[in-house]
Amino acid sequence: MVLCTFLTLLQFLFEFIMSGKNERTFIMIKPDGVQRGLVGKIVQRFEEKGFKLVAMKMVWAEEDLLKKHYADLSSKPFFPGLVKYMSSGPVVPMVWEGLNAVKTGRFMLGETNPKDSAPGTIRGDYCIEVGRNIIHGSDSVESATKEINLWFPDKKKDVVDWASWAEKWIYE
Ligand code: DAT
Ligand code: MG
Repeated sequence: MVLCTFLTLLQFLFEFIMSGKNERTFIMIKPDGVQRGLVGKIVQRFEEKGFKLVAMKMVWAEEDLLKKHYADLSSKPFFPGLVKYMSSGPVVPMVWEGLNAVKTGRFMLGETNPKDSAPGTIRGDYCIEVGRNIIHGSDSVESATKEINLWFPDKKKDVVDWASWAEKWIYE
């Protein structure tokens, strides 16, 4: 009971610290986005919005890692195809930081199915089918934390804390 309260308090404190301008989201350009030469355009959108890049790499992911990443979808009929597609070429995982980074990131991506994504969103502008929707973005602060830990396990080395000179022109 005491431990439970303590853990809840810890989680609350953690979420408080990670909210605000320090909120982080996990964004990943999928193999089709890489193959189609869209890495630069996607990075540019997040940079121009005002978010701060704090981690990025290129990796040809093992199926094990992808199965962990998409664990909540493991019972879906499209799961095997999803893992195969995600392991069919290199991906570019990134961490972007800023106020409401998770929610705004999802808006910038568009809907899961590109056919429902508005023009101006990444999926609305650059893809057609749900099984080739070029980009992943965390759907909550909690899943962002999990995904960042999964793809960038050495927090001290993999994720960079740095001060941006632009910050005072982006936030009031
Ligand atoms: P999102 O990527 O928007 O968070 P999700 O987490 O529900 O969507 O699903 C993860 C990925 O799985 C999604 O980007 C594409 C694929 N997917 C989802 N629904 C699908 C479907 N009905 N058929 C094929 N692939 C699907
Ligand atoms: Mg999702």
